[in-house]
Amino acid sequence: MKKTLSLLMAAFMVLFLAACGGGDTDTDNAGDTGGDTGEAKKIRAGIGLNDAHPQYQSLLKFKELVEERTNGQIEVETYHSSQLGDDRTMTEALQLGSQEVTIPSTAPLVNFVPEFAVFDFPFLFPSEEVADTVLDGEVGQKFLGMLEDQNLVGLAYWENGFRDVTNSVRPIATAADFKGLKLRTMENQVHLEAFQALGANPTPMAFGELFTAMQQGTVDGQENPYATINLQKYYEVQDHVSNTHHIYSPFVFLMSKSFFDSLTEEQQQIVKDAAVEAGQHNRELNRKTNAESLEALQENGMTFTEVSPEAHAEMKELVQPVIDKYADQVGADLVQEVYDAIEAAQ
Ligand code: TK8
Repeated sequence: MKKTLSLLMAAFMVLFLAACGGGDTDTDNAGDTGGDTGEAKKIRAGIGLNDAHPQYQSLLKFKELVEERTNGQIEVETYHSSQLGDDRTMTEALQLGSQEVTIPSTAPLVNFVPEFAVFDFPFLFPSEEVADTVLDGEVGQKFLGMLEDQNLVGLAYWENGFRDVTNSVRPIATAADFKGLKLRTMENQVHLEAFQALGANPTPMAFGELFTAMQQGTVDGQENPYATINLQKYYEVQDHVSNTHHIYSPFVFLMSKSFFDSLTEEQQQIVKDAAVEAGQHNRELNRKTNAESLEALQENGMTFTEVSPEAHAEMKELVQPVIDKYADQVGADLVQEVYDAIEAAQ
């Protein structure tokens, strides 16, 4: 009897000590002052695109730079293909401290900082080079500063790229061809209303649900840069692609502010420099991949339709009322600052 009792007591003590031992809970990093335990800090970095995409290849570059420069004091775990959720969910996870890095397009960020809507104004940036200059300059950095109130730190701009429309119904050469098309958009009111103004029937949807929605015919089409269309194998469920080039999408390299604040000054500089340097690598690789992807899409069976300058001009005219409406939301002065920066960069 006594032996059983002592065995039970021993088992209880083991369980009790294990419970107090903590293990790798989500809050391990939150508020971690780092350094005292000598344990490596962990960055859980998640994105929606798959592991073939330049965004993920550039995230691996970030991982390499951070782990090397901190001598392993910070470890980076990378997750692709929406494994940790969609852009909005992952951004919320950064706010809660259960994830440390994600890199969404600016469009879903409008749900956290409405001013980012300016980057969804159709036909805003005339080229990638102008976008780089504006985003990396004073105006772009001002927008990153607005994230801090949301417990987010914007470390750098990466590149998603110029967005182009695909669909499984008809070739799109002019605005009239959008009529009635069920197009998936990112969860962003400007995108939604711009495609309504073009005559389409848009549906906001998380990126991770898109392929199945096209496969099942829930939506007729979507819009993304050529590299995404090809690397996510949308050619398997889409017949037509056009060079609408209607919006240039930046990515924002986001870090949880509570995690960033838990780093030493030296570690903060290392993660910021790594996000910027991996971002330069991202822009180069993304442009190269986008340039090669239209031909790949046609080789994979898609029909390409050219949108003429006249058709582009008509699309710009049709979406202008949407831009005017959301310029008020962003703030006329801030919108003018962006326009002036674009003018100066040309
Ligand atoms: C991936 C998305 C994607 C974006 C979209 O997480 O949602 O269509 O263009 O790149 O951020």
